[in-house]
Amino acid sequence: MKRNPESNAFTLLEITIVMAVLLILIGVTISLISPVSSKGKARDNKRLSDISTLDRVINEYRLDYGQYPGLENFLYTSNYLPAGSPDLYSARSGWIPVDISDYTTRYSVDPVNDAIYHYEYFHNSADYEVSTRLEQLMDKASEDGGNDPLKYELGTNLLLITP
Ligand SMILES: [Ca+2]
Repeated sequence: MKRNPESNAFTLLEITIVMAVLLILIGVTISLISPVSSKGKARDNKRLSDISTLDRVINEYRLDYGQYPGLENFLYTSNYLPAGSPDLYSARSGWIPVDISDYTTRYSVDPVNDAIYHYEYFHNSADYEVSTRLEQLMDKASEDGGNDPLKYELGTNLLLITP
C-alpha cells in the first residue's frame, strides 16, 4: 500500500503540536510547583513565627523581671555558632545566654543561620528590637515600620539595630 506523503507531513505536524503542548504543560506545572520559591516562603513563615515567639518571650520575661533579658546595648545574633550547634537552642542558655525555660522550650534559630540569614536581638534600658532577614515575603520586611527593608523587625524601637 502506497503512503500519501501529505498524510505523513500531517502526522509530523501533529507530533510537533503534541510536543509543544506537552512542553507548555510541563513548564506550567514547574512554575506552579516552583520548589525553590516555596521552600523560601516556608523558611520565611518559620522565621515570622520564630521571631513572634521570641518577641512574646522577651515581653513576658520583662514583665516578670522588670528588665529585658541579656546585656544592654549588645547585639545578640543566632549565627555566632553554626546552625545545628546545640548551644544555640537550649532554653536555659541559648544564643541569648539567658534562661527562658519558663516561657518556651528552646531558642529558635534561623533555618539557614549564616552570615546573611539569622536572628538578631538588641535592647537598651528602655527598648528592644528583634529582627530576621527574609527571602521571599519582602512586603512583610518592608512594611513593618522598621529601618531595614530586607528584615522583618519587631519590638518597641525598630531603629535600634542598624541595617
Ligand atoms: Ca523592615
